[in-house]
Amino acid sequence: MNAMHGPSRQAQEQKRPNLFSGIQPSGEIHIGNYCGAIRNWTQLLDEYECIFGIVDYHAITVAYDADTMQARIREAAITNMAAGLEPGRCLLFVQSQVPEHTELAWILNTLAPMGLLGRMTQFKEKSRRNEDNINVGLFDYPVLQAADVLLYRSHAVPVGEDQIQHIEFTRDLARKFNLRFGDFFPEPNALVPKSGARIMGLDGQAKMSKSLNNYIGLIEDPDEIWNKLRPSFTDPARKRRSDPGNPLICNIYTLHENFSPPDVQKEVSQGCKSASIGCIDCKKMLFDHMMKVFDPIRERAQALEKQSELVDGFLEESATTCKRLAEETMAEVRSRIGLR
Ligand code: AQP
Repeated sequence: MNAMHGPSRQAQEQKRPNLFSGIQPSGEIHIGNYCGAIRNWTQLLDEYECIFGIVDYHAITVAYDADTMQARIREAAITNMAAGLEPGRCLLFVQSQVPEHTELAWILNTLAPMGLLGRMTQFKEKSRRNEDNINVGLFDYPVLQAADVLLYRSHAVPVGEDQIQHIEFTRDLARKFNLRFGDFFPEPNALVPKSGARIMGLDGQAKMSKSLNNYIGLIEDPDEIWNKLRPSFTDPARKRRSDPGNPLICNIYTLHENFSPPDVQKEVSQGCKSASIGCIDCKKMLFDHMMKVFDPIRERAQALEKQSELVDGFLEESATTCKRLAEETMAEVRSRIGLR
């Protein structure tokens, strides 16, 4: 398109709205993170200016091992790059490299109602799981998350279902700031995938989580994956192979919906309802289709392990760009709130 007929390609690209999302280096990245977030991220790279954070400040709000933190950050970077967050198409940085995140969080704290924070589902769940360490950081987690998003004046935040409440809270804070100090922050929208927004753990008891022993790692060894998948929870009505089941309440069927083609989904749904296939048959089919997705990701991750310059360079360049954007936002925020 030439300048006479509309904006140049470069100008159009500059106009793409910003998008932010983050992942905690709190353990092995799992297929719940992939279905709820990472896969969606890779599909949005052309539509938005995408900024992804490895949010280490968030990961220290629960008990963690300081000695292995850097290794987990690196693994998170490699896994995300292997899944499709390529240099040149997005930014991928480590949150603590841009301390403006915590500065904005402090300012937003002054607008955040304590009552609302105390009612956040994630805070209540994590408090239950960390009874001996219910710290202020855990309580304040959604404010830091709001700062992550607003620092880049993001319009969109692709997340899994568990994070919708936090994005609503981010919108509230943006609105409050704008009302008090003049329009500045966009009210960001949560982009939640139609399928895979809440993957349950293999025990069927809770959301699949890095910190619970209920997950399949995205770049885990295939034998390990099968060892976990084989005994995993299915429709409890299927006590024997001859018992018909209900795919709609079976976690394995949800995974088929995320990894298997439509004809296979139909085949397992009918086979389950009529008891013409057993749960192990169904899991074997799922395993084969999951491997079609995971094999190339795992292979790319193995290659990236040996390319530390590429990984470090991407993280460093991304952090430099994010720092520049963050400084611009903070200069404006400080001025609006009456600070220098
Ligand atoms: N089970 C899930 N199904 C779908 N989406 C999920 N996400 C997490 N679990 C599921 C999405 O993954 C993104 C990154 O999550 P996170 O690392 O910020 O933290 P989390 O939601 O607290 O994830 P975990 O795995 O449960 O970590 P821990 O155990 O450390 O708390 C988010 O977009 C999230 O919605």
